[in-house]
Amino acid sequence: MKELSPLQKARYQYQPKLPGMLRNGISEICVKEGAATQSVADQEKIAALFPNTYGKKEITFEKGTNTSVAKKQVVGVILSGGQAPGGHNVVSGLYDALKATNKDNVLIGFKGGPSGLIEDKYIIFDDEYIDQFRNTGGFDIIGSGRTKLETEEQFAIATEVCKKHGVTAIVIIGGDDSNTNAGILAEYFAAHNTGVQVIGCPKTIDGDLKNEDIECSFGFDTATKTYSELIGNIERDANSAKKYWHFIKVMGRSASHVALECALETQPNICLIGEEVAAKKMSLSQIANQIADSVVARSNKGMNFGVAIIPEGIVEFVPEFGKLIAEINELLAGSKADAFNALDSWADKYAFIEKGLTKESMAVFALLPESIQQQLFLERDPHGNVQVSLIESEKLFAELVGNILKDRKAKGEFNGKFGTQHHFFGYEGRCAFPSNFDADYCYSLGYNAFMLIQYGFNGYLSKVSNLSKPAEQWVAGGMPITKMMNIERRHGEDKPVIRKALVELDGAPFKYFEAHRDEWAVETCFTFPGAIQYYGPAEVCDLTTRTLALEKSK
Ligand code: FBP
Repeated sequence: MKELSPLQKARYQYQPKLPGMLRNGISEICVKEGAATQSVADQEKIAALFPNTYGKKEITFEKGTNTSVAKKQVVGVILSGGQAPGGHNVVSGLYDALKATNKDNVLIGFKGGPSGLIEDKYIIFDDEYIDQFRNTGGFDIIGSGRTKLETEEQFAIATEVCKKHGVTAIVIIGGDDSNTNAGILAEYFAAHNTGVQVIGCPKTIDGDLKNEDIECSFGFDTATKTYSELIGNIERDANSAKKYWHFIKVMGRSASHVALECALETQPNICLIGEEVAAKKMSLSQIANQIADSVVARSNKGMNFGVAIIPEGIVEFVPEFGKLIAEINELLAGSKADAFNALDSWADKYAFIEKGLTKESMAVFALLPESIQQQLFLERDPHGNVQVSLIESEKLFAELVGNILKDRKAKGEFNGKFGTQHHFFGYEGRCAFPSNFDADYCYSLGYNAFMLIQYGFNGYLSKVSNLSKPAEQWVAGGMPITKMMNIERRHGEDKPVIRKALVELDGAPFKYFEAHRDEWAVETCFTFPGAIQYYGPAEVCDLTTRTLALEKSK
């Protein structure tokens, strides 16, 4: 028999908090229409691409008589992309609202991500199955995947699968790409009069699906709290042993929201922010020298230890590194990769590289430790590109700093010690038990998604806002997906996409960090957030992220 941990049993009993306006029972939820919307940019082009779903009104729910049309709903749900804590609660909130409306309504889970819909792999949820996943982390309730639903053929197959099951609506739980595709699918379903609605839910630990409407994506809260606990523990260890500099890479793909939030929570000596590196066009050597300055300053005060947080996507933001990657992609394009791979020794390969790169890029390449140089030639993505997220940038910067310190030592500018440890925190945070915030937020997103379906909306993102306040004051509603779109160049073509949110250098979270980092770089100002608390006083258990608190304190 499957053993349950005590926390798992306790979390099954947790009743997530809904926004006040959704608490009065299904019969007392009505729609309040807001203004018609426009896309964030490229309005004419987006309007032309989405004739059926563009320009719809923003809506909020409020207390009042439910006027939605009574019809049996068969809803399909899909989890898309990387795991994020709280996904199970989106599904259970959706299920509870659907069953509370009509016990004959059906919730179908398409398995293994978007491919489950086109391969018709599914399960039908019942109470017993759902109850095993309430308030737990992970996406194992139905699994997830990264297949993109974007072609007309896929949409035609999806239409057939929906017809077969009598599906009236699909809920897609995903990041910016998955919700872009949810918007395109919604338009297709409307244009082909299928009668199937599509609703998106904003997910990703990366925190880069946010805008003036979506205050944060779910999972960011729990993942950053998990990483911050671990970073705080490492800080305490560093401050106890006083012998290591810890270089910690954190997930988050391109944007540095995760790194910044962890820095605000733990006050490390160094935190790199990719967006700042790009804005200031910093070189690898400038970044490494900045870290080395902190090492020396601390060493002069007798502290030969420290903590540096490195965002996963940092190297993409270093202009000279970006150029190097582009040249390597070109160097190995098509059959040229075979010629390279046929070479036996690293020395032969190095000579091949030296011949193929420009002088400037070769100078950057030569600066890299050999292990990183080799990583650049090992892992390719399906499009034949270097996967920058697999580059061990925590080791790269530790080594670059070490080399600078050797030089400074030779010149008599440094006489301390520099011992390093490396860590990568990513998968550790993606399936943690959702914090109370994520448990409540996700349940509300799912519950709200069903209300959008019940009221006949199509091409909307489930929206719950006012999140820095207690859940009672949260505002539930929906936002047309097209409102968040603009046109971007993807794979050589102009495409409508939801705009990705990078760290804003004039935003309150970065400004706070900037105002304090010089002190943190030299002094020991570590803070120890500890483990996520699920039971106890609200000021400990229901805290939102520092990012959200600072953004909302404007
Ligand atoms: P999503 O954008 O799909 O939410 O995934 C985010 C993420 O966790 C990134 O932080 C990370 O770079 C990536 O997934 C890892 O992907 P994989 O699970 O395929 O290794």
